[in-house]
Amino acid sequence: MQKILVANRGEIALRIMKTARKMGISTVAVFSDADRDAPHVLFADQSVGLGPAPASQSYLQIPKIIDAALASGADAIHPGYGFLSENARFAKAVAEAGLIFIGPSPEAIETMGSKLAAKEAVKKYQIPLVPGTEEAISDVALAKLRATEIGYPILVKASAGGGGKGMRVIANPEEFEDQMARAISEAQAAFGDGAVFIEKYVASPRHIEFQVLADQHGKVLHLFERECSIQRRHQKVVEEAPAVVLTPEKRTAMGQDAVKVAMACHYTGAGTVEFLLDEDLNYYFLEMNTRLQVEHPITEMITGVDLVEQQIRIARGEKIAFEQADLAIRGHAIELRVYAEDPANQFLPSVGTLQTYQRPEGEGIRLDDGYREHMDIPIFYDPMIAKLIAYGKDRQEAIQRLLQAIQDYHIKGVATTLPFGTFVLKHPAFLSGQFDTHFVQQHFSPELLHAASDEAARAAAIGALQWWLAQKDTLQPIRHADQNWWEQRK
Ligand code: MV4
Repeated sequence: MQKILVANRGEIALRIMKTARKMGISTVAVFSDADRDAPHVLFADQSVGLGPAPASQSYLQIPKIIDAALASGADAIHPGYGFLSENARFAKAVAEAGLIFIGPSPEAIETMGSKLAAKEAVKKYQIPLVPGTEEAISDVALAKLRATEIGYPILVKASAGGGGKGMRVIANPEEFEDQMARAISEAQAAFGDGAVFIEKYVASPRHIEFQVLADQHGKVLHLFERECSIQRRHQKVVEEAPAVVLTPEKRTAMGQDAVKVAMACHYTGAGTVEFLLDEDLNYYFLEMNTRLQVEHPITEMITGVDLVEQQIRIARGEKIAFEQADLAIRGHAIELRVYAEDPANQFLPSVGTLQTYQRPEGEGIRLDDGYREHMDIPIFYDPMIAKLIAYGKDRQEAIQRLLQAIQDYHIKGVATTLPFGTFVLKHPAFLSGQFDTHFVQQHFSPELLHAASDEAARAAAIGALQWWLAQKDTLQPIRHADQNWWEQRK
């Protein structure tokens, strides 16, 4: 592999090219009219224009991207995340053009892209699944009987959905038929596939995902977990590794099951196996993401493994050069996604020019970004400006370093989620490890953002203290961890 075309933009395109360069591989950038002078274009050895700014006319154009690879003499394509990264037709077209797709096979992408196919694939491996139906619902009356067995509330999910799209809660039997009909028609409209199934609704889950690596010679390893429960409307905001709630035993069990999920679809490359964890720490396999994830850096920081390097090596046909027993968690890492969104105003996109853009630095700080001072944030793409990542010997040190880096990160011209990051990192529920996917909904309101006025600071402090007083009798130190977070007393 001599030359890689990166079929993406922004921070992830840059991040992939940096590893390629480190490995002595040349890079080709692609760009839309909105990204002519973007850092990923300036960094690459070569670049090819794709056309108009809208993604549908540039970064999503399969034939244009393949032509760009052939014309520039690239022999491989890395899709990054988003855009075409989980498009089985793209993976297939790349291979048919005689190029290497740095990712899993089209078959693995397709299987895991369908939640029902994924459940079917893992069936023989005894992976815990949320109680529910295993097939697309064709008989609503029969499904309702099953719902009674499972117990309400019930969740209807679109098989072709993902990332929270195509889900609906059914609170009681009275609304079953109505909600089911809505779910099917929504799934048909959104995905062109009306297949839906039902599951027991896990009311207050944590989202824990395992990183896996699989080579083309049958070796499959996991690189531990990331906790991604701090999210807003299915958009992750803060991720950390390792998860504070997992005992070593639970981690091992989940890691082994994640490896089995990868084996079930003959996975190759880097992938992520998502689990829900309920209040009693029961875990359930949800879905597998067949790409490099946004939050992969926190895994790199606690394991010392460059995941993009491993993706490239695996795509070249190399064997993974280490064993599961060689891998260990060292320290703690936390990532804050910095979006050009205004947390004081319902997280509305705040596009504009980065009039001031000063990057933080310091021990344990990594900033993966794709913008420079005076650049515009285009309206056409995801509003993420950067990922600010802090590593520490333990969770407390990682939190302190991240808080300091937020203070040292100066952005003017657009509103960002940096103040929201400070809010999360100082919140007692986050500090104690006592949170689930409802954290933002439960604890956040814009008034709590700026300790700018004394009044707001006092209100925030009182709110936090009230929460602490209500919870403290049921909190106790976690015995298996050498740090001072807390867990619910049983
Ligand atoms: C669930 C669930 C509760 N019960 N399934 C949302 C995204 C998709 N990956 C699956 N999701 C959920 N599935 C059952 N049976 C709650 C969610 C969910 C969620 C999961 C992970 C992270 C954030 C979430 C926010 C809302 C709902």
